[in-house]
Amino acid sequence: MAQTPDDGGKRVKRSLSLALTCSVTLALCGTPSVVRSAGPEPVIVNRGNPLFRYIFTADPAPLVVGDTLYLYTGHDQAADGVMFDMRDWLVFSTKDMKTWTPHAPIMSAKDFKWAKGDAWASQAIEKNGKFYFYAAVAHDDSHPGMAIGVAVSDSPTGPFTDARGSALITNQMTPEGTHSWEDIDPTVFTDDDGTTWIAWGNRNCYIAKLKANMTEIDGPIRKITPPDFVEGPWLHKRGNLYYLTYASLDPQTQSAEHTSYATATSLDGPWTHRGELTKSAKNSFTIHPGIAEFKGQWYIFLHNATLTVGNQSGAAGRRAVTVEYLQYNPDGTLRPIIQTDAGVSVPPPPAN
Ligand code: FUB
Repeated sequence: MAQTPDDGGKRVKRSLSLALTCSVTLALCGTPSVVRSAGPEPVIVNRGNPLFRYIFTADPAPLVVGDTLYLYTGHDQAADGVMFDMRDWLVFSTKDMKTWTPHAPIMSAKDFKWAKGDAWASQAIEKNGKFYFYAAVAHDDSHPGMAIGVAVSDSPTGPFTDARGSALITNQMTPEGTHSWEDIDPTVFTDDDGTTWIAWGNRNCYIAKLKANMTEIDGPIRKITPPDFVEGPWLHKRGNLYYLTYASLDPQTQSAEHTSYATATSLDGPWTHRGELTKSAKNSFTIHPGIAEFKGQWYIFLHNATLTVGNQSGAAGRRAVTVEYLQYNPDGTLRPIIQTDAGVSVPPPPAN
């Protein structure tokens, strides 16, 4: 959809508000992780994890477009005692994984007119020269529960506008689950034949095809819930192998989410459970994987809750995104990931 003059105005306001937020938080931070470049945009220098230290971010979702990696994130703003307060989504870009540019917020949950709020996890994908942004939000009372919307933009940095005027997936479309936040955390992946798939879920993991217009489900919704699945599925492919990475929990032995994964030789399955990829994130019940190959190196983005901004320390609803190298064994299995302070500010460990 084309950008309207009204969108342009909103975007300027968003830019101003981001610039103001950056200046205020810079003043509050002891060690600034944002420095002014020669251009109009501030530049964030990667000094290890967490990546961005002036603002709370969560649910990272990378997208590579040409020579740039865009990282979409949620924006945590929870006060003490509040689980989540997430109103809009952010995007940052890098060409080298060493410096990052923050852009204006791409969209608010309430830009989906049918949504009440709750800008939960998202993922963007490019198709036919446009950028589609799939995101979980709270639906209004016409379709109670969390739902998934799709927005579109001509640019990876937005602004994005609702592509349907209604939810793509509502809680009522997956009647098996009895809780209201079953339909969250979309992941989108375009296969070699051009078909784009969407997977999502909490407690149950679902998968479906998208029509070529990217705004409608094509065919049945299938359940593919892997062992210990909680939420945050992420689909990717390397060679001939498909990977489904997700936040997992064994309630008998764990008190916070770990990351696990499964592999398959077809998105139709069957999926083979490959076990754990990470332990839990520091100080955070949730963990949320986002995976991309960028300039010949694989990365896994996660979050933890170790960041303090001003007088606000990390918490369940004040998280911060991190990144680690993702490495493969010769048989295609993934090497276990340890969340480190250095992240990718140091060279990767030697490959197997
Ligand atoms: O950020 C809100 C929710 O927490 C996400 O949708 C889940 O994946 C978890 O990270």
